[in-house]
Amino acid sequence: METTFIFIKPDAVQRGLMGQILGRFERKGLQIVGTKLMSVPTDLAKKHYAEHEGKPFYDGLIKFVTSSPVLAIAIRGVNAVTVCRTLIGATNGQKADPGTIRGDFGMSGGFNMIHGSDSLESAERELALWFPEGTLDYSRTLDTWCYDPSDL
Ligand code: DAT
Ligand code: MG
Repeated sequence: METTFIFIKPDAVQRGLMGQILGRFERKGLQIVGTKLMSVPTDLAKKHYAEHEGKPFYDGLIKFVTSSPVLAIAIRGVNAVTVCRTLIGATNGQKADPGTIRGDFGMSGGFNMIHGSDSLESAERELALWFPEGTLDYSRTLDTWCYDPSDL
């Protein structure tokens, strides 16, 4: 099992898409193990996006994610990092495949509704930043029907 880090960005929160987006992860069979509706302090945004510092879109990105609340989410499942990135789709909504969150709901490269960790290492780093208190460990009976024993 992997745990990955997702956050629903200010544009999607403001557009009333939190429930629909969260529902896509749930219906896939992934387990929600943490949620937090929060304003993002600038220092947290900068730590989170440290790899992009100096890029042309960096200042706008920090301004955007700190402009209005986000929904931080921790998600657990087999190959959760890759599965969530697949559900999210390509960075720019105009290019993202239909069926993905960005492909179905968005038209923008910057206001692209959602973040998902891009590797297990990123997930561990980001979860430590956003959920320093840890995530919830609980079992769900439905997991016995979401995975066949060979998946585990
Ligand atoms: P992703 O969020 O798909 O992992 P990324 O890590 O390359 O994409 O970039 C982080 C965020 O920065 C992305 O979600 C939106 C913003 N961004 C990236 N490239 C951009 C660009 N060319 N113009 C505007 N914003 C951009
Ligand atoms: Mg990224």
